[in-house]
Amino acid sequence: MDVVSIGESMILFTPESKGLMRYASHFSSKVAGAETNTLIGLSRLGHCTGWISRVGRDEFGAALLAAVRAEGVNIDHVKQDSDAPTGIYFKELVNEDIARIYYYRKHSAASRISPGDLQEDYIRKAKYLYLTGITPALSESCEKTVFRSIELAKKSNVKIVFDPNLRRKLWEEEKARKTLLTIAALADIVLPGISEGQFLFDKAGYEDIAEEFLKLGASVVVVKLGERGAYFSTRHEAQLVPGYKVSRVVDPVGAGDGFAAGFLSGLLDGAPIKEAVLKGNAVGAVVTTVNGDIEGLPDRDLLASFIQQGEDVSR
Ligand code: KDG
Repeated sequence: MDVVSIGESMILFTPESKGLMRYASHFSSKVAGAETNTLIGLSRLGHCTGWISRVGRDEFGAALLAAVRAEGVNIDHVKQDSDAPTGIYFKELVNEDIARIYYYRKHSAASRISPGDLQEDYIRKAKYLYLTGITPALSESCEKTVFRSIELAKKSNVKIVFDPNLRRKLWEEEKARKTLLTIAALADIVLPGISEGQFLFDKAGYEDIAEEFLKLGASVVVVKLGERGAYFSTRHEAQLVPGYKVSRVVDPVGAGDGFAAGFLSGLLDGAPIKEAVLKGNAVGAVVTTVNGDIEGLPDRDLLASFIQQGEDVSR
């Protein structure tokens, strides 16, 4: 196993036309969830991935299991919970610039993930444990599970990669800041967005933010800067790696998860950090050109064409 992750996936409903959702009459349904977005991205790039979670024993749960399995992600450690439903969420694309998210996930099956769902052996065999700040926000038992998984990973020298993925709708600010900083301090690699770094440290610049994460204990920090690219910093080197331009952003949600997939894929291939960051930037950019959180994740061929030729790879 290259990467294992723990987190909630949901069925995502999106109105088929732009505008306020109150006027929508037709919705498409898709699969989403930060952790599986990244695992699916990695799987499309040829890596072995595993997902630890719970879904409801219901139709949406069945749809999630089928979709994630079909993408090549191992789901042996996903439980079907008869006592709680699969979470869902809605994505309203108000116009070209505004995307809004509405969750219906309180008391969902995944919010009942607990430390007993973890098997040491499954984590021990992975090269990376990938965590996001969404899972500890879901419930106390989810938070405990995240910390237990960190203990297990550390015991076996499995590297911990952490994307703070701040979701303000899920928790109260002070609790979020405290928990995300505690996890960041235990992680080997941290992948914050610039606004998450600003939230956590009350500093504006990406260099200062990266420095703060290094001080906490991470050995690699990559601050994502949207279309400007990403800034990475280690104890030995630091650099701003420019992003890829796309002519039209169709849906920005999921770009950070795509970045994580591309970046980790680079590391798994043995690339130097700068190249891994470039790969992350490229995957993140491709993701924004397609509607849906996973639909735009490229395979190796598509990614290579995007990098060589730019966005228009169909000619
Ligand atoms: O990063 C995209 C995710 O935010 C989306 O897929 C849904 O997991 C999700 C969440 O909790 O917001």
